[in-house]
Amino acid sequence: MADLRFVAALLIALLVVNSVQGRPDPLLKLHSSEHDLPREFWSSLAPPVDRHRHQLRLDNGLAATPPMGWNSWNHFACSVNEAVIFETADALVSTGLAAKGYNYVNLDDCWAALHRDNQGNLQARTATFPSGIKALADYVHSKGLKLGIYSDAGYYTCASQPGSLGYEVQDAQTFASWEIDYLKYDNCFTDGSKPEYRYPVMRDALNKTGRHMFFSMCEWGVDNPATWANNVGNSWRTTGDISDNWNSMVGIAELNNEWADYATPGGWNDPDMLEVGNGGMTVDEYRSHFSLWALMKAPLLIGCDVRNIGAEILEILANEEVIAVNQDPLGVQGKRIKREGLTGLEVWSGPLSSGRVVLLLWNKSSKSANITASWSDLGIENGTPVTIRDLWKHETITEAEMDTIRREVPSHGVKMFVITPTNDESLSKAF
Ligand SMILES: *[C@@H]1O[C@H](CO)[C@@H](O)[C@H](O)[C@H]1NC(C)=O
Ligand SMILES: *[C@@H]1O[C@H](CO)[C@@H](O)[C@H](O)[C@H]1NC(C)=O
Ligand SMILES: CC(=O)N[C@H]1CO[C@H](CO)[C@@H](O)[C@@H]1O
Repeated sequence: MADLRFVAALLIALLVVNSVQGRPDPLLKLHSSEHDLPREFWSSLAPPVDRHRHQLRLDNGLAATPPMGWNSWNHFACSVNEAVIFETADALVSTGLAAKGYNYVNLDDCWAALHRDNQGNLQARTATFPSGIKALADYVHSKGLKLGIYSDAGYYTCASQPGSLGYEVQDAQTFASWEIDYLKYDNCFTDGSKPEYRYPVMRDALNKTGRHMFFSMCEWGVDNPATWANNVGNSWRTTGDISDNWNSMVGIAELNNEWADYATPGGWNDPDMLEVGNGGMTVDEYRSHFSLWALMKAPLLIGCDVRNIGAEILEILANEEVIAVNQDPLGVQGKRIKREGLTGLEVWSGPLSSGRVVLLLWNKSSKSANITASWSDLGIENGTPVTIRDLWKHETITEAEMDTIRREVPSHGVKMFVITPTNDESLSKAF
């Protein structure tokens, strides 16, 4: 403990020096040995979170609410081509998903040729993207949608197309000239320097183009980006890649939850794209996945083949009431507030605008179970008159003075509610 306290004092001194020098960049520049301390240690040192740190936010006018759209990777990986992009744009519109807010169509890795052209510009892979990226942008824009692209803060992307390290300004200009709206920026094949140094270079290059492009940082959470990325990216991955199975989804939700207090409008924690609809989880599990991502104010980036989407999956992704939780203007990430020992029964919650509260009862266990949340857990005074809206049944289920809610939840399933106190002074200051 004494050692930790010494290191803590040292770091606080560093912070003070940094702020005295008025550095524009609030980064803690650390030696790697200091970085091997447990994550809890870093969280404990973090300054108290001011949810309205507007002066620190990335000032590009984007991401007032988490981004919504689609990304090619989870379903297509490297077998993406331009037909998939054209047809997905069409499908987002024809399924009604675009009208619900899913407006980014994002290319992931494998769109670029393996070599830059003789001026050093990135270029589309001619075999799979013969029309070029600008044609995709024009098409997607004609549908009222936006186009996202992918690059990497290293020498190569993870699938070995050229990376943007050292080419930040040139590549940002290329993206702007193609009228790109969103950049996902990965972390493979780097020069070994910290993401804290490499990502702001691209932030500045994007800014310099004058085109407003959403900046999605994908450094996998390795350097705790929640603590420093608020003025670098519009979102930052908090974890490694998701896979289409229950254990992966649960583990990622838990990791992302650790950083809840750092999300603000303009900069969001990103637990990776949705797997809903890819076939590796049950419908109940996908409903849990989607509900959790919505509650955690995660980017809602569909990862399935929207061209061939089934009715049950569409019903999940198109649930307007759950989407509204994600897009709530208050912009506070909900989090786990209670768990019943190791039974896998959990209560997640967070504040919404207009004094409302979102409540998620999640049964991670292998059997159906009753889960109870009490108003005191939620920051609502006992006996407050409330209305309770079930976001999956689309029913206002009760209007009563009560102090707990108890519901049976299927194995691996959720119940999700919005609770609205109907008397104004009823919300305590618990949040
Ligand atoms: C660039 O940064 C300035 C200062 O933070 C900001 O006012 C401007 O909107 C940014 N422009 C873009 C395109 O992000
Ligand atoms: C949940 O509670 C209800 C009412 O008390 C009871 O009938 C039901 O069997 C319980 N379900 C489980 C899975 O324990
Ligand atoms: C493993 C398991 O069954 N866990 C929980 C889920 O539901 C059952 C039934 O209520 C509880 O006993 C457990 O807490």
